[in-house]
Amino acid sequence: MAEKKYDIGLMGLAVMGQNLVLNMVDHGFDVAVFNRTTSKVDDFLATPEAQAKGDKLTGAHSLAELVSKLKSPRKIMLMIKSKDAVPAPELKLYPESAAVDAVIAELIPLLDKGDVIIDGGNTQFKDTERRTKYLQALGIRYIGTGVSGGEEGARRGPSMMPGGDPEAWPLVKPIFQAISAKVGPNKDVPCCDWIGERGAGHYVKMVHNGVEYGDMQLISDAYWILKNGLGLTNKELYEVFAEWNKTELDSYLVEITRDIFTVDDPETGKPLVDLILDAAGAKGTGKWMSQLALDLGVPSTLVTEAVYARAISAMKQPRVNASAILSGPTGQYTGDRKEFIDQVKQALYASKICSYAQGFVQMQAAAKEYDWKLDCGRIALLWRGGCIIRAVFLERIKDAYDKDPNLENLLLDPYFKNAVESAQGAWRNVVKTAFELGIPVPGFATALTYFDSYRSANLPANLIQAQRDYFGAHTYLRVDKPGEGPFHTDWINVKKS
Ligand code: NBP
Repeated sequence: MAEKKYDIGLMGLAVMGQNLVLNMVDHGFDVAVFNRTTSKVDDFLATPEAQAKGDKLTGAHSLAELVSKLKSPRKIMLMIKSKDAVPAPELKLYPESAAVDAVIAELIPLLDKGDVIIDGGNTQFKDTERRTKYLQALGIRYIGTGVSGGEEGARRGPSMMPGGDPEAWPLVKPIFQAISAKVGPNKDVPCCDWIGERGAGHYVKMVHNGVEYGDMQLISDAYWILKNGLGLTNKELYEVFAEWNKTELDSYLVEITRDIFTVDDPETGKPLVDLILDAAGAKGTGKWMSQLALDLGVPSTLVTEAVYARAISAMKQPRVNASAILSGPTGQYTGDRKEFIDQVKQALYASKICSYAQGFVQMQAAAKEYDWKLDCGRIALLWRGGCIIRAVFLERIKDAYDKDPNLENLLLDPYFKNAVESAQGAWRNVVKTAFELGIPVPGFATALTYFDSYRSANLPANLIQAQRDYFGAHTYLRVDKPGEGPFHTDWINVKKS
């Protein structure tokens, strides 16, 4: 009897890989698995969940064995560490992620033309750009896909953002769309679709993560002003977030925030959130988005502020020291509490709109720079389910881009324009109150500054241009002479008034 061949091979049996494999088998695919530490292959296959899958799952103890077990054209998905702390300098082609490079190098001689390698890790998009081109030249098809939703998403349905070699997409589409989260009235619209060429999928996944940073910071701003400005207890915070989750803020992150306020530490019986050290960690995708926004010259201030907010939070001891030296306002809000809680909600919503607006502006700018065709409405839909930023409000973003695929900024869409304009009085009062009380709200404040800058026909950059020309002869353009210039003035010797 001919040896059984499997639909897809997956390497990397850590938390994401194991759950994706089980998800694939649940959807009818036969999967072969492999892991660098091969004992983990046997450990995984011995788990009750894997055992229950029968012959739909098999293990391999080398990459060659994995490859030999696959149907042609072979599809091999890597769910391995995407970024090494110390990149291997000898791997000049792929400087960011030595582990993926090493596995690709080992796979190349084992594969035939037309086979597909898929990287499902959080890889820097420039690596995916290079790898797609490099492997295309060898006749091997490459996909770099974002996979969002953590462990639970991988098991029950992640949001997936594949990009790479378009010829590879039809080969993996049935598997990816089957295992992804589903949305829509009939829960049949997959949260997975082709994003674009080369590194487009990983770029969009990075922006997803950056937007997630923004969402988390904005929710934390709301928490902090409600706790310190109004003195809300954890029980009251639970109630506030529970109410908000029934509104336009309905989202996974608001939902889990609500639930966090109900959890007591089993050891001490105290609310767990109050026992957690206020020093935030990060794995770097927010920083990437921020760095790349700077490269493109687009103002993605929410993610940047969120990265800085984590950085200053991590300076715990310096903050404790400074708190004993530097004084500022203290005290609580004395106005109507119920009204203020509603204003905080509006500040959160308006800021969140600015954050998403920035994310989409950055993706559009990147698409121009790197020559991808991105469909913003479709991206909003992919984020609608399965991922950490899933939210009802993404449906509105999809509608906005369906109406106008070239929408310059979400804030210009009539729905979001009305939403922000009607929230702005409350939003300004919350930021003003936070400033008066000395409570940091970096997300709310930077979002409001972005909104005010974007809606300003005139900004003080005329003065900056004058300064630049004064000290460095950097030249300037004139409002009264459009199409002419650039101009330079001898600022020292010119006649002064
Ligand atoms: P990890 O990111 O912790 O990676 C562990 C896996 O990488 C193990 O299978 C390990 O093999 C393998 N590996 C390492 Br480490 N170095 C290797 C090398 N040089 N060659 C081959 N294999 C190597 O696993 P994870 O948290 O499941 O994440 C997998 C990927 O998915 C990552 O890129 C991650 O960024 C991404 N991701 C994770 C999440 C999440 O919530 N965790 C969400 C979305 C995306 P070993 O067993 O032999 O050490």
